[in-house]
Amino acid sequence: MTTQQQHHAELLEHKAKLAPPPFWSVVLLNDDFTPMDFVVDVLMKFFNIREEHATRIMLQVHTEGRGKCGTYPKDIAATKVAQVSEYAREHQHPLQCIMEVEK
Ligand code: TYC
Repeated sequence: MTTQQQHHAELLEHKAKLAPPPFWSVVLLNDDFTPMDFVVDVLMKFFNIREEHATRIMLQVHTEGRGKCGTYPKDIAATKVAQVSEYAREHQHPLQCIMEVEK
């Protein structure tokens, strides 16, 4: 290894220590067609949220256009997005679920 490569490796190691892996938010987006009850069910089923809170999140998405369902490590967030997307598709609803890195 050259001195420069060594220096680069040390910088990467230092950065890894300073910055823990980022968390990711899973976010639901509003649309005009998915039934409100279906969205509440999704929040209860895939995010383990009780009905009252799920209803509040659903209404926030409905009025503000988007709402956070939860925050997870990247692979867990990606699994939630895939599960919700598949479930919505199976029920022929256009519900969109995305993930965003936490700032
Ligand atoms: N806007 C939808 C309706 O009026 C309800 C809805 C809420 C859809 C949240 C998607 O992520 C969503 N039926």
